[in-house]
Amino acid sequence: MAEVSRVERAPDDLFLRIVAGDVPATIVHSDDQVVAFEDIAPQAPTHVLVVPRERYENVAELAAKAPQVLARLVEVAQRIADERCGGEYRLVFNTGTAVGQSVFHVHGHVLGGRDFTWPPG
Ligand code: DGP
Repeated sequence: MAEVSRVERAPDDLFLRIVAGDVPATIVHSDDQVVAFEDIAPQAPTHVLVVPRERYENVAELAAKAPQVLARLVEVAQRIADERCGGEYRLVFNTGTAVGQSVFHVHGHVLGGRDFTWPPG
């Protein structure tokens, strides 16, 4: 069942198209493992998405298959937050439609620059 759903979701991977330059985005970081770009619908003064160049559906799959890429993703998230919001930020990996995942290519949301509430909605 999970494999069927993954195949259905994979063919039109929006973030692979952004990584390839086929869909325009405001790129703020790019290296051999990850790319970071501004979210199209920012929820905070800083709202950047950090994504692996290769497709993994969610953060657990990334951790299992390419932990060094996850480490790079977190390092880049920290660097962006250091530069933009004094190192205080929220790093969010939505996993599953019930909690709001809409793009099934793992991405860390780097959110900062305002006060946040807890628990999240
Ligand atoms: P999530 O809901 O966790 O899967 O986050 C997906 C995010 O992707 C959401 O915050 C909006 C963003 N997004 C969707 N389409 C585009 C796009 O075409 N360009 C950019 N830059 N961001 C997008």
